Amino acid sequence: MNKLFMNLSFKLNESNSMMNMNKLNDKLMMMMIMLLMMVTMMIMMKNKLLNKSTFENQKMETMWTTFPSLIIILMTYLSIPILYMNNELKMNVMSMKVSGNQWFWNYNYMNFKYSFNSYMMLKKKFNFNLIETDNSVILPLNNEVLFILSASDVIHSWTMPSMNFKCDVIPGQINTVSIKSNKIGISFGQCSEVCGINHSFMPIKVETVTMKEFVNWIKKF
Ligand SMILES: [Cu+2]
Repeated sequence: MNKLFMNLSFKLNESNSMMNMNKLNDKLMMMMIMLLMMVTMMIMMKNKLLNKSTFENQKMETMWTTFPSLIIILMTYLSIPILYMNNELKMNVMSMKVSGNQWFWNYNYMNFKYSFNSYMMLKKKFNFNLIETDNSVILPLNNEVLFILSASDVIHSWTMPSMNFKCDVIPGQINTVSIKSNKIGISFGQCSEVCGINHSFMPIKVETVTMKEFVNWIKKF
């Protein structure tokens, strides 16, 4: 697809939640384009001043009340299930504690008693500039993981745009989000709450691997 149009749209989805959001966006955009075309056509039509001296038009008023409300009901029907689907914690295979620090992330795979820090990696030979980390989060493909987020100093925000994930990381408070990654590969995100001088140097890198590879990786620790 043309690069221009890629910039106008969302990122490619890398989680089920983002896939639903993209689908919803497509449907709503289609509806809006059709409405725009319809309204433009109505404006372009010649006004023959048929109702110039009438004070009410019951039929027309009923139409312009019911038609928009039907559209709104359709939009609600499409969006409400997705809203609640994102908040549900259903079948988590494991939980992971994410801790925001000035200025790095700490990840704790609680079920496996394994934790590590994740710092930004400086530019060497072939790194993505300012978003590459030394240790990255590894997630199993197509398995729900419960993220438990908290901070140890100031408010940070753990963000993964391609997974429809943005959660503030607040000291003294625990937030939970569950995520189901559905594409093998690497995704990048950044801290999204201004947290101090090195706010822009605490990126997030997530690698999605198959369950078998994940088990082989976690076995080592
Ligand atoms: Cu931060």
